[in-house]
Amino acid sequence: MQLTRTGCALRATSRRWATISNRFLSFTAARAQSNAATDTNPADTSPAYPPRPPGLYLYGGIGQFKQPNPGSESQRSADRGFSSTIDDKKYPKDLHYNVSKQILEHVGRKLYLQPNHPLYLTRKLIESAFSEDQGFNNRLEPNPVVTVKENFDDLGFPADHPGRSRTDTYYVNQDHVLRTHTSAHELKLFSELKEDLYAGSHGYTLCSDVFRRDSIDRSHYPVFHQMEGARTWRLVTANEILDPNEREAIASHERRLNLRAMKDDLERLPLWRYRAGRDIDPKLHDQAALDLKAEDPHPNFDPATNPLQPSHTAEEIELVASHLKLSVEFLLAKVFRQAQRAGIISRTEPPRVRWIPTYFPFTSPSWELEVWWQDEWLEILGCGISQQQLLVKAGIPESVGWAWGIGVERLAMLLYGIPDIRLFWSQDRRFLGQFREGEATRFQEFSKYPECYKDVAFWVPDADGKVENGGEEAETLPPPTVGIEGEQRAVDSVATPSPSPSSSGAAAPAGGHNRSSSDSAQHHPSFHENDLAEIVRDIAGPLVENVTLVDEFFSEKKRRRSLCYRIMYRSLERTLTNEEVNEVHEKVRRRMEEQLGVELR
Ligand code: FA5
Ligand code: MG
Repeated sequence: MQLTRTGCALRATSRRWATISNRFLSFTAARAQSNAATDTNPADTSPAYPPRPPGLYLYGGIGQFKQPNPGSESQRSADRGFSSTIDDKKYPKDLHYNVSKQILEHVGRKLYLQPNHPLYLTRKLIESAFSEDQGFNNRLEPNPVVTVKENFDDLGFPADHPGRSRTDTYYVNQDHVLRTHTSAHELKLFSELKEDLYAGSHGYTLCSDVFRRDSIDRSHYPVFHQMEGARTWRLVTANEILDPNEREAIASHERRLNLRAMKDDLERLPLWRYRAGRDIDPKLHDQAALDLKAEDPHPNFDPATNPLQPSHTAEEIELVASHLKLSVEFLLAKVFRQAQRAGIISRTEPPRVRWIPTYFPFTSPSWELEVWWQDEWLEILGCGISQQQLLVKAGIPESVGWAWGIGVERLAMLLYGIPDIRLFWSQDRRFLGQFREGEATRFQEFSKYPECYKDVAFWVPDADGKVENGGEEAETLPPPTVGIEGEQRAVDSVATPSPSPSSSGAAAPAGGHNRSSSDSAQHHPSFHENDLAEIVRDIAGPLVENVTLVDEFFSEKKRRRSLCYRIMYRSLERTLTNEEVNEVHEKVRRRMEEQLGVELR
């Protein structure tokens, strides 16, 4: 969802933090207790993750844990002891269950396995840049249900992390979620690398579907695909180093990265070679020669906001970070070259990308990459230097590594010029018939059916659920002076760059702190924008294109806030009649009253 009244949202967010996190903490504390009762793995004694950098966390979204409505279907099912079947596996249902039928319909589609589907082709392209020949195991993980431990705990998400809340994450039951990111499998894949390291693999890629309760617009969908990539290097002891100068330099440390070997690896990267004027594999020359404008004005790390880990040296991380960034930029160059050939982007204007410092619980330092696309910044991926504790847990303490997580749809949108993320789910031949392996294709819009806008205005209920009568004279809040992203950046960290609007990815369920749609969502103690999105999606399905906050005011007299959202309905496949949209919209309104307790205006 886009926000037009963002300043207010942020002020409200910071005020409410204490109240909500207390509520949320009681939920996570209860779960921690029950986990303690069942989770008796004595091996799990790895050290706690380092604390988050101060000041970065406020905008990770609000952990608004709502007890399920006692009258809801999930409650009734839970009472009757029903279980849910997801990907042919049964999971007992409990009060935490919040997966709608509409979401379940997406499970099992496995678009990344469907030959000539743009997501399949994009996965293949990514795998070709991080191939088995280069030491990356190319993996898939079809079952989307993971444990809370895998999705959050193992990765060092604090107990009160907002991404754990039921407003952001689909819970199958108290202990299982639909994975919110492919990083849920990091620990397992790093553990498997322990064996593979001896067989010559030092990294992996993984492609899977992931699920998030999220906003509605052309680059966000509640079910999307991510690819995770990781690369490790073995640390060595001083006496393993041949170069006497280097040996001396690291003698004071127990184990260190073999800097010489690391530099050699860096100097093998095609983009490094091209930029240094060295020889390069002729097959890769065209791609490396792409004039990519990568803006990277921030230092790779910053003690206050994007710190090095205690076990790493600056020299090591400069090298690992360069390896990561050049590897990713090379992938982007591959995408842009194909997009140029298909006539999607200009051959003369260099594509713009930018690196931005960010925060994830499982990497430090961390960055995001954004691409300038259709007149705004589009977030493509998050990445960073893996937390050493994670590698220790995985049984490869003698390694250092980087990892990234890419939004596959976002990359496919660049690659084929696909304007709306809903299209990836289309079964229409006019869509699917357009893409073929080995061909640079520009998506041909086969239809542009008219949109239909409907507004819904309502009074947000009190925290205790009461709704006073609205309709009184109200004071309209002044419009914000900067966009949501800019305001967050301005407040949340010195390392963040200048304010500018961006179409970001949701970050809270994956641990990111800034510019997530969840951040931008309206959070009130008793209203969360993601809950509205879920209702609209559940009822309108693929007929909804966008939901935007268009008005907000606070009545001093009533001490009550009113919000107005504009819902844009548009089918990708036919013209909608006003009557059918009215019917759908009326259902949305009724459901909002029933489930969100709002008073419609
Ligand atoms: C993550 O999910 C981290 N797990 C990435 C990571 C991996 C970081 C390994 C460090 C190490 P993030 O929440 O930013 O990060 O999501 C990654 C990408 O997924 C985003 O950059 C965006 O391209 C895409 N994405 C996020 N939300 C959506 C959505 N609702 N619809 C489509 N794409 C999305
Ligand atoms: Mg992000």
